[in-house]
Amino acid sequence: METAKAAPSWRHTKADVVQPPILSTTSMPEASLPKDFLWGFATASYQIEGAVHADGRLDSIWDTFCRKPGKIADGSSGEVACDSYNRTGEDIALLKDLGAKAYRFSLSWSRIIPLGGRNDPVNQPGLDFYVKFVDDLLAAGIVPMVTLFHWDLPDALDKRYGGPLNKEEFTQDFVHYARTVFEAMGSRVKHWITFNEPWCSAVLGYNVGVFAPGRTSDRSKSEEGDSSTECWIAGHSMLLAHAMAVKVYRDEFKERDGGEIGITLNGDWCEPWDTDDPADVEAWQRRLEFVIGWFADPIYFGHYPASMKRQLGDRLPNFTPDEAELIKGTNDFYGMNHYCTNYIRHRSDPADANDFGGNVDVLQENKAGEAIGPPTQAVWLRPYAQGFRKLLNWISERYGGPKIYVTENGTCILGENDKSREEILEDEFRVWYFRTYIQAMAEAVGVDGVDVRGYLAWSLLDNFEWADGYGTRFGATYVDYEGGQKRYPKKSAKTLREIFEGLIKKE
Ligand code: PNW
Repeated sequence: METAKAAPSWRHTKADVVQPPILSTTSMPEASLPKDFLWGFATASYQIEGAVHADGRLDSIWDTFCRKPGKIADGSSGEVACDSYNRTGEDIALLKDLGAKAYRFSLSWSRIIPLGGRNDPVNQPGLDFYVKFVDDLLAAGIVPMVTLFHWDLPDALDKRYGGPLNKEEFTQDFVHYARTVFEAMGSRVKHWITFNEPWCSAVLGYNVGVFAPGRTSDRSKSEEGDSSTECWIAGHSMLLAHAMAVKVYRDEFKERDGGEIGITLNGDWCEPWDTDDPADVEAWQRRLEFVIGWFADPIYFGHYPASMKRQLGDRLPNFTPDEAELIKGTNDFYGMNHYCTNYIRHRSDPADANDFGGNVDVLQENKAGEAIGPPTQAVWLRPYAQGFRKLLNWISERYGGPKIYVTENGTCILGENDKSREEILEDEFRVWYFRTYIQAMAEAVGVDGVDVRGYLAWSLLDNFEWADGYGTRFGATYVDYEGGQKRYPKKSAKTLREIFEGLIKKE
């Protein structure tokens, strides 16, 4: 086991690449979590709610995207999903049973302002639904953590002006939506997340085109889109919309409500493909900057990473001095979604104009042919728990020791959907994943001194896994889609309480 702050922490031995033994929580007594640590589960509106046209809700870009043939692996959509819109009582009872202290969920903008814009009507039943849900959570003793935007942009805004491709319109509409929500439930909600993983919205939605709205230069996938520019514009707009919403919260609500607000960024760890090749070591750092620094550098430093400016030139939008000032310092906490680790190999050829990743190959085996971790149902997800500890340290060091909430962490299992319900409920692989990842986090906190205050497992429920449809299950709870959406907690769901009880300090 490597020790705290061991210099360049990316090296690891073959031994910890293979599935490591389950570490008992007493194997490293310093590994611990603070007394008031918040743990629980996370979900997102479009992935669980269903009831897509109930009580005045109109389409989001995911409703329309799912209707296009070939976009979703199993041809499905979020039309019914886990039917959580009609089962809030069941979901809250489940959270309570599992011992969760917090629940992170997202609001569907399309329920609250169905056409999305600042001059469009607010849909009171949609807003009331969430206010009541928050009240019910609080009554059950569960802390709500609310995400304003988890990818489901009102479709009307995409059609009207291209959503985040139009900075002026998008930022104003987002701020209006945010203010509407702060007014309605700010007195009850103390933890706000503006955007979930803007990297995914920007890159997967406006470059690769595999997520809504599906824009890309690849004309076999979309008639419209320019991968070389649009993802950078969309990312820029989301950053500014985040900053403006934070300003509204701080100026108009924070004093009254006493809450905190931040953004959630996806960040997987990486390791150089060949640690002896300086070009791979440089590529490794550049990769982290292209995924995490793209959003976190402006928020903490007021500008984009130099490596991005160098590769993208004037395709990367500039912050005006006013914008830079506006955005710098807009995280009360750092929301971190983390799943896995990859190996990074530099490319020798100049970057393609459509490249979004820092001109690197993202691989699951290193030069010696060793896999970073075992395969799962998601091609991009290979568990490597020590990568979590390393990334927590990297973020903490680069951004000056911010307060961190891990807003998502979890795994799917290879072939899980092909098994019987009885087998699915015995999800030893997910239990192993949670044990090793949470242990690694507790080492980052107790041994390395990283300031992590909360952890939300992805996900409370099996749910609509975007372009993968329902075949990929990320839930700690099995959802029987054929049997009326009935919920059955898997072994992993029940294990979390025990893991956290072992790690959270009693005083
Ligand atoms: C996150 N990738 O998405 C999201 O926040 C969740 O909504 C989602 O269900 C969960 O992770 C599991 O996928 C990601 O391709 C989607 O690297 C794709 C990637 C990463 C995260």
